[in-house]
Amino acid sequence: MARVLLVVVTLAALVASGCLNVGSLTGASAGVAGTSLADQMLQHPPGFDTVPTGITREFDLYLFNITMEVYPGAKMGMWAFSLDDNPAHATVPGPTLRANEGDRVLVHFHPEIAGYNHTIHWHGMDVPWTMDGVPFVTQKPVEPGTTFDYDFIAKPAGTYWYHCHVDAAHHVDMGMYGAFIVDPAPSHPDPHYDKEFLVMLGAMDRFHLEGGQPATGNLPESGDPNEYAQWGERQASDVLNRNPAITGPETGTPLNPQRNWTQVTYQPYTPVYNTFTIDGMSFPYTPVLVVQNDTVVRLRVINTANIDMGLHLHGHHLLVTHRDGVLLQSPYWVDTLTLGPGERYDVYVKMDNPGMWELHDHIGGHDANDNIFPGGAMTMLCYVGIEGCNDTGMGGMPMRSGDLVNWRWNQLWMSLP
Ligand SMILES: [Cu+2]
Repeated sequence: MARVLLVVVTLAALVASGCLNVGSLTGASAGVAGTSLADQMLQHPPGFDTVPTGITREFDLYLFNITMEVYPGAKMGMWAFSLDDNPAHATVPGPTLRANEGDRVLVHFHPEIAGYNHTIHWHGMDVPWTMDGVPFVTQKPVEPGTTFDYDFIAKPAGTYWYHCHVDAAHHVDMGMYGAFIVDPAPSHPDPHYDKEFLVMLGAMDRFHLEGGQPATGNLPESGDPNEYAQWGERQASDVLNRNPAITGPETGTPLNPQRNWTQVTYQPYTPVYNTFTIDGMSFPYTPVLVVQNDTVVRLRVINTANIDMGLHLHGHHLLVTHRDGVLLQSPYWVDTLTLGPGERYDVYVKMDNPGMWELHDHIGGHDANDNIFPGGAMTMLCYVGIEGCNDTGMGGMPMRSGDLVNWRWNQLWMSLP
């Protein structure tokens, strides 16, 4: 109601002030708001009516080296976020952060990986520019052992994600990403759903993360020996590009205005994407989506990869309700989604076709582990009541897709004449 009123009031004000743009033949409309739908939308962009709630959500976000077995035999050295200072709690994707629209969000970022600097970028959210996490533009990169506080109001409502913005493609591939969900204010709730799932799509270079060698359990601490070896050299050249004449070391040394970027360019990063993931894992380790018949399920799909990723659900239609966090004025039906890097789609699905259904990336090769099928960004959606499909419940580890498929494989084998 508040939004409708505001539009009416705004239009009335435009008429009263004589600012209505009558036709375009006269030109000279620059700077004057017209009456097209686009004009109206531009006056009311996402989050324009967010009201601060007065509530603060505070998080500590640590960063550690971990080794993850992404699919059988594929142990990768990764950089993982944790909500506490225990590396055993660090995960890829990082913990899901959640707030209500209008909450103040305070994130204390503590990177703990020697040799690398990082930032956190809040992709798609309306944060003050000094909180945007772009190294050398909005802040100094955060050095290991130090803390940087991100402080902003959660808005607009929607499905977002956070990721490192230092050498971003590289550091995100190393695992530095997680979801950020902003729930809408009660004045404009989302369409009803009974259960939601986060579906975070990712792509990695297995051999990059294994240092070019088969997994041995003796991975370099960083997971990346090439970059590690060049870190000292890079730091040295960075120092050379600061101007010590401007200020002393105690007060910091601003960058030389004539900084030679080629001297501090990061190690060339040319990944060969051969590992495709859902929630950090490849089939058969991907988590299964367990659903109840006659319910509405919401999938929050986020493409964290540096390449296009897709999603196809068998046996159902997907109603696309939100794109990049924003509720669409005209939701539409699909059965296959393609997401560019960084994009998010929210889809609602009516669960009305009980069974065991494949949910997978339809792009060629994304259903394989280093080109060996089956694998990659593939999992199952199954209904409670189908034998072999069970939900471990709140707080439990989700069942893995391979367990379900193994059960089904045995069942089919036993039924052979
Ligand atoms: Cu980083």
